[in-house]
Amino acid sequence: ERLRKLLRNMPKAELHIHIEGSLEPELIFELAQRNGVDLAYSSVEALREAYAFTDLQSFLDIYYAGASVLLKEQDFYDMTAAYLARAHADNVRHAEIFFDPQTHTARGVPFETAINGIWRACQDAPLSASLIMCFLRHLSEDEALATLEESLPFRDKFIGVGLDSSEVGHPPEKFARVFERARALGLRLVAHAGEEGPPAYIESALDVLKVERIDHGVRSLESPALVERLAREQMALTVCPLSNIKLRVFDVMGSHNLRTLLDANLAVTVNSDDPAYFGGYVNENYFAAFDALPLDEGHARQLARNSFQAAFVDPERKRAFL
Ligand code: ES4
Ligand code: ZN
Repeated sequence: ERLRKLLRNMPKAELHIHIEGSLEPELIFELAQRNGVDLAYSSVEALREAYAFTDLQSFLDIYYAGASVLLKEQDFYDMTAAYLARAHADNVRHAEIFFDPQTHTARGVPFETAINGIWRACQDAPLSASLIMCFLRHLSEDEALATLEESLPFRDKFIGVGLDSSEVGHPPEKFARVFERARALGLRLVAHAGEEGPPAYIESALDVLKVERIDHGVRSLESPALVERLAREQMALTVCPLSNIKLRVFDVMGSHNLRTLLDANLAVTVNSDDPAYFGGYVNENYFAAFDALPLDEGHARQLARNSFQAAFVDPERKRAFL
């Protein structure tokens, strides 16, 4: 119908997508074969059946297992090119893509293998795409600092840094020094906060890390003072509706707080997070939210506008998108 067509066709930016989370089971099997990697699953179907998560950690365990098939630069290229083609089909005009170098360097895959493959696919893409390097928060800050140093020869291939993986027990302030160093290097700053963690983690991401966007941030609603601040500062939240349902942040889409966040005048965006694992690319996230919640054409246009407004592109190019 009309609204669905608008959601599908409207130009949009995607600001919260983990490239390793775009690896579809079919490509995991193809790469496993190509690289002679032994998978713990006998078929594409068996792997897909293992995608029954109860929380963030149960997802991360299988997400890191899936990434184990990525060995060569071409593997990273193929994964990224597949995502970009899919995003293009959803009328994504600009994507800011997370990658997790530590997931690869810890397995002996060189930093440069991962970033060169991902970056080259972005160069060849039918849309604008930039990279954001994420630190794994379950690892130490010293390991994050070492990763940042290792990234410096490739400084021109990514625009910012982020913080992902297991949130609870690993508050933003654990990474104060590495974010300070990244800021001094002129990198843009984001962090996952308030997905499973409390509003206090959103506050310390802002106050200690000085991030410019909050990834997820849906638990902000538990703190009226924080909501007031996020609205005043027009701090963007990169919300991922299907992710939140699959990881049981909300029990069903009808209980998602997306509409409430919009009503509070927050700079909300809609994103896919890990589309191969959570049941859809960005348009599926819009469809699922709009099917279950009282959202109309005005909300659709607002969300698309927010996505470009919150993007890390210079004001001139932003005007062309808006
Ligand atoms: C992630 Cl949904 C989510 N949360 C935190 N870290 C992640 N890495 C990939 N997906
Ligand atoms: Zn995420």
